[in-house]
Amino acid sequence: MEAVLDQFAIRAHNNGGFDGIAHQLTKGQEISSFSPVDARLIAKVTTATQADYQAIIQKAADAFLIWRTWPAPKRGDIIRQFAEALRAQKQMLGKLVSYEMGKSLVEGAGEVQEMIDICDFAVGLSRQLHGLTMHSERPSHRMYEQWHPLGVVGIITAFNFPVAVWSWNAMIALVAGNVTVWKPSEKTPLAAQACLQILSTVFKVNQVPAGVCNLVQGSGEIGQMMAADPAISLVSATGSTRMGMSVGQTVAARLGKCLLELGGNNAIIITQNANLDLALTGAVFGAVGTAGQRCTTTRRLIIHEAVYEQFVEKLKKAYEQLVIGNPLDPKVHVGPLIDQQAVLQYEAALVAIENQGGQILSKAGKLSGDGFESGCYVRPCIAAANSDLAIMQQETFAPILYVIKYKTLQEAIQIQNGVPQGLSSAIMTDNLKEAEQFLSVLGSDCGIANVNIGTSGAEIGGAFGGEKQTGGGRESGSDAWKAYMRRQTSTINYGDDLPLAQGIDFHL
Ligand code: UN1
Repeated sequence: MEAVLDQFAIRAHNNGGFDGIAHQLTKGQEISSFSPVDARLIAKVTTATQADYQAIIQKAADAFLIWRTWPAPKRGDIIRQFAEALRAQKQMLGKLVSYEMGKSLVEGAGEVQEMIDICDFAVGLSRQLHGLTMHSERPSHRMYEQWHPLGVVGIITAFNFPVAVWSWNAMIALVAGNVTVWKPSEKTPLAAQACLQILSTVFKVNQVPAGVCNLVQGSGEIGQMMAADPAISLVSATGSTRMGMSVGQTVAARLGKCLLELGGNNAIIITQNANLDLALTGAVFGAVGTAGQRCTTTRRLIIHEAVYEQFVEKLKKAYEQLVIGNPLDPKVHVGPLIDQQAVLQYEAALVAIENQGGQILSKAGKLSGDGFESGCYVRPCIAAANSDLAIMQQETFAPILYVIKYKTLQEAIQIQNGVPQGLSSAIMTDNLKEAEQFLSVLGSDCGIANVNIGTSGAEIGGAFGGEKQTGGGRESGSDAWKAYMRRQTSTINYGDDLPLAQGIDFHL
């Protein structure tokens, strides 16, 4: 760990900005990054003041004028080199993510793998930013569409995926010809600095101008500056629904573009036709992975009455076997929550469950004693609930898994859809009809609907995001790139007359 910190932390000190090539001194307040693993102070960075922010945006706007002229495959080749640099530093960066954020080592490395994967995707995409051609209704006319970059793309990310979510946005935005400004969570500033440090080695070799890929550290105030700033063509924000409502409304007030990927309240339906062993692995990883702090975390299990008792017994046994502790220890399944504030929210949810008539079925609560001195470790918890338990409508960012009994698939789907969020969902069944009903228009209302897979751990190749209070945006794969570009429709007349569309006859 010391080598990792030596590589990244010292250089991050007092630098709240990065223009893609070099650190930028900023003059705002100091943010201290404490590891939730052992409460150690691992880095200090200064935030950007309004003046610092404006200087960074100006540099980005200037860089866009150059970057947009570089052919997309050339931009892609630079992203290919970044993927190579990430491959070389995967363990190092993964370890830093684990230490600063608290997720297990395998998940930290998995997050860096997700960065590498999106880079590879973006490289291919750099030769496939296709538009369509259409047949014109007029003779000697051709009609086609092309895609141009938007300009400066603002990226706001959360602590739980401190590096991958930035890369989903930034890599696609960059190959599309945009420049980017990233405001990471103030809870994970060092992981963000590390990403830019790795990127800058590649940018320098390729003589990419300063300002193409920027970092600006700060709190929600910086996020609000970005939302309000007409110089930012697209604000892509990943985080809580509360944050997204505020960012979304500010961007909408200036008719700017927004891409929101917000909270989830994800459920797995386990039918009487499910393979229960497979369902168990999917449910447990989905519920306790990243200590319940993924937007795709499984928060609800909706279980058919015929298998309910049997499955809940298996679940309780599995929870008893979970190893909670230092995430840098490869034997550990569940690391700490991000901070003590998150622990308070977890504890408040436990109280609410009991007050509202739910029943806690496993050991639950904050852990103390040897190895848990940071005060951020909690036991993953299972709670039995009726579908009307009020606390279950909220996304508590902690490992709390509600189990609910159902009788008919229709009822299960109603419970699954009966929350304000609409990110990820899954059904466990070997019955084709059940699976197809779940995927049909009468089924899940979420952006992600899986069969015999849990709710978390989506691959980068698909478009990622969800409906309702999840915000409606799509990041990452498929054709999500279109959100980072503007579509231009062009009609060209190569004839000698000027026939008008819709057959309009107009003579001077
Ligand atoms: C998030 O929690 O914001 O599907 C992203 C998953 C990960 C990404 C989660 N690939 O769980």
